[in-house]
Amino acid sequence: MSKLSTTFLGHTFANPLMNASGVYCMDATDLGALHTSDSGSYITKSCTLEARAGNPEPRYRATPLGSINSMGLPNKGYGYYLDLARAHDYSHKPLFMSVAGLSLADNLVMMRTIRDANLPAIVELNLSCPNVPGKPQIAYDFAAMDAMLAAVTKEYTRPIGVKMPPYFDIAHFDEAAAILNRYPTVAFITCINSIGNALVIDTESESVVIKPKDGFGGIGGDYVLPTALANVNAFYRRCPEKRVIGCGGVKTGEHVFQHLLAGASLVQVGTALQEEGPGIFARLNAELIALLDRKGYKNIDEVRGRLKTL
Ligand code: RRO
Repeated sequence: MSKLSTTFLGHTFANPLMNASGVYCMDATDLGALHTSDSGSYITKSCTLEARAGNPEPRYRATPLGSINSMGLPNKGYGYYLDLARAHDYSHKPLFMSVAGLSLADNLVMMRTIRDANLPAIVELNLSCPNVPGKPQIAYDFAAMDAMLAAVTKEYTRPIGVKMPPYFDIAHFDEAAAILNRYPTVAFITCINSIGNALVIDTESESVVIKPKDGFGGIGGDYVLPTALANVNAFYRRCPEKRVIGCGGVKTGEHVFQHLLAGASLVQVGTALQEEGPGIFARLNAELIALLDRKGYKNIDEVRGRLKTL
């Protein structure tokens, strides 16, 4: 076992790193690049019942401090990713599937089919897509989130995870965590999706920088690291029976270490992977090992949740 290896839901991971769903995971070519990269695992693009073209372009833009996107859930339909999951070599690395149905009924159809395929793939249910016009984020509507989890966990009794949006108020952390804690098979919580409905403005052109939704979109990268760390730690503290996957603002080994300290078991990379490409995983692993060595940690499990308060 190397310094970075860890176990999660009964699977062994060579290291805690993976892509954030949405980045490098739309098709077999993208996913093949993640397969051969130094990530410990990877996840497919959030999928719907039918394939979707997504929102009009330009729909992603990098900025000096991160990125803004309003992709609009472009994906090849869940059957495509299920076929890839059937063909996946699970001895090489674990695979996650992200599911983001446009309705409860759609999620139930997809979850039943995934259940019946009986694969080792781990499902992350996306409750936080900010970019489908006319579809509010489920996890910002606590009654809808509760109903979704009640129905999905009744049909799909294996462990699943949920991809959560950022929350910004202690009362919301409390309420969201209380709902998640009602569902024992919700085994992990991925924090955070992009901070939704932000607006990036280009001064020279006096214009928005992406086309959909009059320029409004979800932001990631440097903008979101402290919000991501807060959400990881908030759910780590409130959901002791569950694992947390950290996502948001990771572009160095030090950022990975901070997510682990906050309570993450695995760490996803979004904007920085989009900008640097899958070679980023080798760099992040090397930087994390150097930091663990300097601080005298023998493995990453020793770091998890060790955040000190004053
Ligand atoms: O496809 C998207 O626009 C998208 C999704 Br589903 C999501 O969950 N988060 C995001 O930033 N973009």
